[in-house]
Amino acid sequence: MAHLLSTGCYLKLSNGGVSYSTPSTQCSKVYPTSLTLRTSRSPLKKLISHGESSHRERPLRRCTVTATTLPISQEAQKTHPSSGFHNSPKESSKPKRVMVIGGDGYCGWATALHLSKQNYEVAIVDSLVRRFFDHQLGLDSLTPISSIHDRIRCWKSLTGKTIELYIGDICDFEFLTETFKSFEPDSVVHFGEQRSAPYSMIDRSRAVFTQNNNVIGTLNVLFAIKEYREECHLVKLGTMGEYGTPNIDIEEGYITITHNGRTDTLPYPKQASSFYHLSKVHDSNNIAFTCKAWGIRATDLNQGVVYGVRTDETEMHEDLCNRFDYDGVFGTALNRFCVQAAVGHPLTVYGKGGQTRGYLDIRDTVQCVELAIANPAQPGEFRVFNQFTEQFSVNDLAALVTKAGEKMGLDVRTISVPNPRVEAEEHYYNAKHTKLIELGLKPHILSDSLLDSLLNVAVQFKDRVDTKQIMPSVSWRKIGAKPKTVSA
Ligand code: NAD
Ligand code: USQ
Repeated sequence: MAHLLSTGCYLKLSNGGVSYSTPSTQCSKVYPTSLTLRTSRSPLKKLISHGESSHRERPLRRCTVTATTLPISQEAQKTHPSSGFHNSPKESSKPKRVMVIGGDGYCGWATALHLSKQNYEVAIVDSLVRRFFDHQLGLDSLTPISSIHDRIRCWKSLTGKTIELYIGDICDFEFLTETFKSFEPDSVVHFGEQRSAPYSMIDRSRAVFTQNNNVIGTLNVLFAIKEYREECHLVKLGTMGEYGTPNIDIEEGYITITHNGRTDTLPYPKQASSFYHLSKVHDSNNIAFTCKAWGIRATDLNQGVVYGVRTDETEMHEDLCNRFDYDGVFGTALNRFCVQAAVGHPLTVYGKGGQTRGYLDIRDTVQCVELAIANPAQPGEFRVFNQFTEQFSVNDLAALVTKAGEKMGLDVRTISVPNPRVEAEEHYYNAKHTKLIELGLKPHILSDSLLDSLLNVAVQFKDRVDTKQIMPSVSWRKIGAKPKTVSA
């Protein structure tokens, strides 16, 4: 049985005298700090159990960590005078304050660093539940990742830049309220959800957890904006999977329909194909409603499948390294195929392999989010961008990885695995994705050199691969109410 510890605590972490203001390419594991810790009980909060049906509840750990040396505005003006600042002349000397919810995760960590580098004032809000899922299922990132505290301290020591840290669960409204009052964000980038479709299809408790965590978390963010930061722009990570695979072109959020002689522009139909993807649809509906009812300004980034691991910032030091999932629950298609090629495991094409999706490089995820923040939605506007750069079928990806792997001397084979999911395996797919390009996105296209570098990362860490975690172990058809253990 595994449960999350849930104790409210406020942790203030300050520089213990060593100057961090000089950027350096080295950062020591020994970070000088002083700590003051205050703990308090928060309402009991139930999360998921593993393997058994009885759920004992323990409170979730909740911390606020602030690592501060120089005032951020001084640092900002030193290096990037033109970015990260408000557009209005009145406020132009103040950097924008961006709260990155889910900032310890794959997309969130890369984005938090990128925004900090661009002189936004950044706070990460994260419950660290993702690290818990790994423990729970016996999984690990291909790349070794440091604790969030070491990550942030390392960033500070390399760049002199502060990232504030609030550890807690956004489903706990009291906690979220405190973070809003304390940080006063101009934008909230919300990555903080359970994001694996297979995880949501393990058993009833994971399905319920996923929808509860994602839908209630987002609803709380909407209420927090309404109550405490009305002007704050919500940038919410949605998914291309909300649309499913219709037999017509996919538009960006809305479609104009003429029916019985009348015409209207309506939300594009949603056909999600897992309890996870459905949670995103529910989020979108709640956000759209609150934009209309309360005048919230929001951008829904319907992101495709992300690949890659390195961004300019995460490359700066091993303690900044991002996670790279390759297992059957959290690993996504292209990242998985690279690891499979590196360890000589056949590429796991599910079913016929004609499943086509939008894909993007993680370096484009961070670009897109920055573009959305820099060009906010209007009050009351629910704006939807399709966030991907290219479309591939699973067979296309397998062919690309095979070619790149063979060039590196790897013996790459492909197998067709009985599809654990319920999805169309041969279908039409043509999704629009022009709005971010119009805002200035310069895509990193999937090239031979990028595949080479991804394969090189996979080869570099191949000794860390647990090959037992590669085959899919979660079936869309076999999900039941009985709690399930899925680790090998
Ligand atoms: P991730 O699991 O690596 O990161 C999510 C982070 O959110 C984790 O650090 C987790 O601890 C945190 N979190 C989850 N629930 C929380 C809660 N209630 N309170 C506070 N923190 C919480 O996921 P990711 O791959 O970085 O994805 C981020 C977002 O982007 C998700 O919303 C996902 O749906 C979306 N997305 C991801 C991909 C992809 O390929 N990775 C593609 C499309 C969309
Ligand atoms: N697939 C294989 N073999 C594998 C892994 C996946 O054939 O080894 C297939 C899947 O069946 C699916 C496609 O590849 O048809 C994509 O699967 P995936 O696991 O790469 O991605 P998915 O489950 O869709 O989820 C991921 C992220 C999720 C995000 C979504 C974007 O985990 O957070 O929302 O990509 S999208 O796919 O556009 O909905």
